[in-house]
Order: sequence, then structure tokens, then C-alpha cells
Amino acid sequence: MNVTRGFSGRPRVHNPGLPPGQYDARDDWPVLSAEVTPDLAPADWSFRIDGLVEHPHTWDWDASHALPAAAYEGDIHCVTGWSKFGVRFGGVSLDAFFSVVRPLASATHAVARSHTGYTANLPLSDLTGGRAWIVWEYGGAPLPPEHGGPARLVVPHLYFWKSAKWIAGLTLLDHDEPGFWERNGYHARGNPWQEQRYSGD
Ligand SMILES: Nc1nc2c(c(=O)[nH]1)N[C@H]1C(S)=C(S)[C@@H](COP(=O)(O)O)O[C@H]1N2
Ligand SMILES: [Mo]
Repeated sequence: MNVTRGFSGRPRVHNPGLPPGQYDARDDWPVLSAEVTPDLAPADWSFRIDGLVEHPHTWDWDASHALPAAAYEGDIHCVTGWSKFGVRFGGVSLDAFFSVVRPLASATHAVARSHTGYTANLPLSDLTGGRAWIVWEYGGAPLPPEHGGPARLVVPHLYFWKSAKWIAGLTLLDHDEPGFWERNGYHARGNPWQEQRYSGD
């Protein structure tokens, strides 16, 4: 911990776990949605990976739950400034889905699509190696609809706008193609530790 004295003389604690410019939202979990929360039942949810893969595939709720369970326990960082420490999401690692579809060597990027039409682009390398999940549980309970339930993408090492709620699929590409926020001035990658908030950062 790095303690500096502010104007008030009260010690201000810089938490080294916080990326630059972020604050700890503690028990708050703000809802940030460009859309109205869809009425999406687990039975109507599906997840598809297509584009530059050997075997495009669609999983329904039961098929995705038959894959090996995995969890993310750690921090999340929203570009609007809040971070949360020690959240726990339960679901399946994207690696388990990729091992079924087998990305082609030419695949370098992905566009994540939501059932609502929201999109976010990501380098494929940010989605592999145990760093990205499809999740349906938060803190051991079903993921609430306003937070992307029944299921969302979680890519916690990037700003949270990349973690598409109500995830519908990934399309693998051989080039980068901006998603919803990226077309509106946000950064193509969005690494919070490098403060990649806006294009040009
Ligand atoms: N479908 C969809 N996914 C989305 C968004 C959105 O508007 N629609 N907002 C993104 C942004 S900007 C953030 S910070 C997080 C917010 O997730 P939360 O509402 O669960 O906090 O979801 C991301 N995923
Ligand atoms: Mo965000």
C-alpha cells in the first residue's frame, strides 16, 4: 500500500490492485446497458461460434452446461471508472468451446454478439488461455437478467464493455472489426492497466 497525504491531512490510500483512474465500487454493482434488458429464458438462449473455425457450432443451455464447469474469481473494471474486487462468476471457459470448433490459423480477432444486437470486438488471443468465460452464475446464484443473465461473456482482464451481456455468439475473423462502443470512439483492445479507454489512448 502506497499512502500519500491529501489536502485534508487524511491518509489517502492508493490501492495497488486498482488500474489507473479507477475507484473501488465496493458493494455496488452498477448496471450499464445500451439496450432494454431482454426477456430471455434459458430455454431460448443459445451460444454459437462461427466464422474462421473448422466446425461452426451452436450450444443450447443444456449442451453448454455439459461442458466442464469453470469459475472466475477476481476483479472487474468498467471504463466509466468503477472496479469491483473479488467477484465470482461461474460458467465454462471459452477454451472448452474453442476445442470443439477449432479456430483456423487465420483467425486473429472475434466479434462478440449479444441476443440484443450489441457487439464488441476482441483479439482472439484475449479469449483463449483461460482468460475468458461464458458465465451464468454470480456469487453462486443465477446471473441476474440486468447483468446479462441467463448468460454473458466475461473477459475480466479488459474493460468490462468487452464482456457482452446476453451473449449469443462469437464470429472469428482474420481482421479487427469494431463493435458497438468501438465504433463510438472506444479503444479496440481496452486494457485497463494501460488505460486504453478511447481510440488513440
Ligand atoms: N449486451 C450488452 N452487453 C454489455 C453492455 C451493453 O450495453 N449491452 N454494456 C457493457 C458495459 S459498458 C459494461 S461496463 C458492462 C456492464 O455490465 P453490468 O451492467 O453487469 O455491470 O457490460 C458490458 N456488456
Ligand atoms: Mo462500461
